[in-house]
Amino acid sequence: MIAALLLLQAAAATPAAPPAVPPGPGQPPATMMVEPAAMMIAACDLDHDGRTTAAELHSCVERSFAAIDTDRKGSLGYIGFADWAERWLGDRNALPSPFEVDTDADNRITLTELQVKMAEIFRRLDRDHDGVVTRAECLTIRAVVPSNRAPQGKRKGGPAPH
Ligand SMILES: [Ca+2]
Ligand SMILES: [Ca+2]
Repeated sequence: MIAALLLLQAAAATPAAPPAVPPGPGQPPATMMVEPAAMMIAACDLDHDGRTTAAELHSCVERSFAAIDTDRKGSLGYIGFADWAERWLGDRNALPSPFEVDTDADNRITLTELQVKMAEIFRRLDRDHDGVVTRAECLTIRAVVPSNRAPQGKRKGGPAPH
């Protein structure tokens, strides 16, 4: 275990690479990830039992929409949708994109369109189809750690750093 940690530290210290976020104690490199929409769905666990139901998601999406649609238009433009994404998904460019949510392509995102898309993501995450998304179902497990694969950038085979 300690040897493994030392190896990780050695790997993290590899020169010429931009400083990566060092793995925290006890946390292996990111083989477990949560996509932004799954993060929101997990946070919609309104009764705090660690599981999100479709009903919980529905009311949560409604409130998340109302928090951004402050002038109660009932729809958001793409800028408003980016505000929504930044607030609830963590980034303005996080998926789902406004293009996939705006199914009638009128450049407005209605609450109904958003509900349909989030429900679709919910059903995709609900791997055992029991109508509930657990934290385990929110996780995406990666067998391979991408950052340790093919080094990126121009590394010029200079002297090995110490
Ligand atoms: Ca629309
Ligand atoms: Ca499930």
